[in-house]
Amino acid sequence: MSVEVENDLIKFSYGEAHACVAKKGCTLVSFVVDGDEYLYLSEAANLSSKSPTPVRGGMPLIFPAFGNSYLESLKTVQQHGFVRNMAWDFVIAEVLTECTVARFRLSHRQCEKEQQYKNWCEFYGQPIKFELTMVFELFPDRITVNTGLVNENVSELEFQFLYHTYFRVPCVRDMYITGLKGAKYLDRLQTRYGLDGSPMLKVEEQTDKLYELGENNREIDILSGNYNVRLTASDNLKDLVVWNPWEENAAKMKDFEPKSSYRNMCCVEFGTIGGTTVTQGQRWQCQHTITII
Ligand code: TA6
Repeated sequence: MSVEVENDLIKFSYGEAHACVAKKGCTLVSFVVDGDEYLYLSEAANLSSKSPTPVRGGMPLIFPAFGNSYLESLKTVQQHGFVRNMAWDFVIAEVLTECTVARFRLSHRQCEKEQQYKNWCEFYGQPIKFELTMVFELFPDRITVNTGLVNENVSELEFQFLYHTYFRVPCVRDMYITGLKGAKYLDRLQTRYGLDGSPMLKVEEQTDKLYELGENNREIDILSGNYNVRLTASDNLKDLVVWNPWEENAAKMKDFEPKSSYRNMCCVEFGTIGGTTVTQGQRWQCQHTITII
């Protein structure tokens, strides 16, 4: 059990489970259990807090906008928001009886110089005062991420939210995702709607699907040889994105290395994309757990 701070990285462990969070975007960049790494991280990812680009890999946080948002209040905010670009504060890490806990925080004060934050504030005609917190709890076989958002001054603050998680898999073609049966989806590549009738989803080409999860889709498994994980989340995360850029698009991404590593990753991302609001003085929160099975 240990906690180490190495410049911009916070490394902590509990028994045979190890995690590492970069202050840049409060991005979980490594989750190792019994010697096996479960997150994909590009070899070209820049983990420095000063880097101008978000971390390519791990679990960046998408907030307040998903993609180029269709929501009026978020139209001027860049793709996937700006908090993944900010240097978050590391608050404290503690080894407790059952797990190791690490806490991080980002407030509007750290974002005042960020153009995308300013664009967001323009819609409300005032500086948005907010605080985001991320609390990681590392257990021997799982990691839970708790996120909180406090809206201090806007009567109704609208946002989208997603854990943009890149999972490492031995071979994407041999991977199955289960738990999506009966869920409606939007194929974002063809702007086509569908319904998943199959008990198992295979990813064998460029994929970008946005699922609307029903009550039978609350447990999603990624099954891939000996790398098997179960994803669960609080009920307010009703959407799930499955993304793999495949060969041609991986080649176009400067920070995606090696180019062939699209074969060893798949993004499976819990979030809320329809748009959620938090009223002034209130706290919104959500939770996501990755368990090794
Ligand atoms: O979450 C899937 C997605 O929105 C894809 O459409 C793809 O563009 C991807 O995220 C990567 O986005 P990024 O801005 O991190 O390069």
